[in-house]
Amino acid sequence: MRTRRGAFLAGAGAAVATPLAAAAHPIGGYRRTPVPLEIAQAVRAEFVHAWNGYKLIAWGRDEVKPVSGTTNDFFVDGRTFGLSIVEALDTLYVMGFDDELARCVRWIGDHLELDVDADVQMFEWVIRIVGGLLAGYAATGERMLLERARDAADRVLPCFVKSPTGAPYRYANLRTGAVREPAMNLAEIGSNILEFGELTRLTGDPKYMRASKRAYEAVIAKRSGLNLLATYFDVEKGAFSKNVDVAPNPPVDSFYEYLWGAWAMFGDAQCRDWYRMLTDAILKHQADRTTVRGRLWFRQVDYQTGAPAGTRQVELAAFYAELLAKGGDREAGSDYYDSWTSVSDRYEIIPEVFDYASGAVSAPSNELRPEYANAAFDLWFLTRDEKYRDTAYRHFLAMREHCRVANGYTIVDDVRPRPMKLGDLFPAYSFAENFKYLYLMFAEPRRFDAANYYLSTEGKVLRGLRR
Ligand code: DMJ
Repeated sequence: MRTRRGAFLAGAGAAVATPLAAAAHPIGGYRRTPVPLEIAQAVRAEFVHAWNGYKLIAWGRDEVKPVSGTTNDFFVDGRTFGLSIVEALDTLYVMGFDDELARCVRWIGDHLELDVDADVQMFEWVIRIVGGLLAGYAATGERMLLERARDAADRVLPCFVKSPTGAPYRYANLRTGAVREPAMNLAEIGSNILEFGELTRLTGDPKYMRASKRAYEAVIAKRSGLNLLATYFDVEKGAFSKNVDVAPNPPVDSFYEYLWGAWAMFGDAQCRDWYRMLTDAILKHQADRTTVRGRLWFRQVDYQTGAPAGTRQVELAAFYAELLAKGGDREAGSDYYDSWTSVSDRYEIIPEVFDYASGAVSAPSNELRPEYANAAFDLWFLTRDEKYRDTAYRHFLAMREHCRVANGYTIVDDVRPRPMKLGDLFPAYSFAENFKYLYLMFAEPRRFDAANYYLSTEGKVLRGLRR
């Protein structure tokens, strides 16, 4: 019997089995570089492979563990919010899987329960659930998705409203609005202005954008005389709790990304000016071009004195190459991207944490991270330099060679041995990010406006979808 799922699988299988798939693979007769549309089709086929694994094993659950054939609850043990479904909406749209998209929208309408007596981490909730629903709304025009996005945002708004400083608490109870955990970091404080700003734009209610701006103000007011910020912030005391500044590494990364985003999406000049001031300070005090000759890295410093405090790099910082370029520092962006390419060339899959001075890898795993592809994606559309598509293609081939398993793709526990030591999870963000970046770079589909787009830190297309 051919079920709906069967039909979709058959389509995917056909795509995988074409001569293209063999031609595109370096092992097994690769002779020529495929043209962009061939690569786009291969990426699309791999997305389908991962999506089918999720549907087969975990449909309706947050995440699939493709190796063990089990599932993962992302926010709350024993509770699902269908996270992978919410995260995949706009990817399904740009790739043209309209029946699948309709099925996901139906699932959200019928099964997504937000009135739950449980605490969720506000940052993850906003970039994944609120952002996913907003991107789904942009893709479909389905009013229910916007209403759900608003409801989801309202349930974590107490994190901001109940804070004496305006910088948000870390957790909120979805049903009661009780908040907890004043010890925060910059990424979690700032990475909401795109989703909240979009809600304000769509609903006309200023409270969302206002909450995000107050949060930024509370932190930026505490910058040092060097215009540097530290990393950890107590939202009740309104003060940094340690002196170390790890920018652009986590847990700071998207704090800066969203300042530029608020300018690019909403024309907020204050955010643009903050971005410029803080980025100038990062480039002045943290950029390190001498420890590894010919490479740009960013060192950790004491935010008050600028004294060096470490040379640790986290894979999540790779996105910063595109942010630098978008913000006007194109040479630094290109150089930083090249630094990450050197790591990618060495390991094929970039390890999570290493020290750029010693070369020592301190965390050899990779959580199917999208940041390098994210950088390639934005840099490609900004510069049209083929360097970015060439390296992104190599990244895709490495991912396919090392992370592909029978029921999709999985994280890697250790990228150093061959074969790599695999883990057992397909993170939901990979439905929103990895394949989408690669597909859009090579397909440039009519549904995506490459001249006027903006994506959130979770890869949600908040602007640039054509219906
Ligand atoms: C994603 O959830 C988002 O990109 C977030 O900002 C940090 N990185 C993860 C994926 O690595």
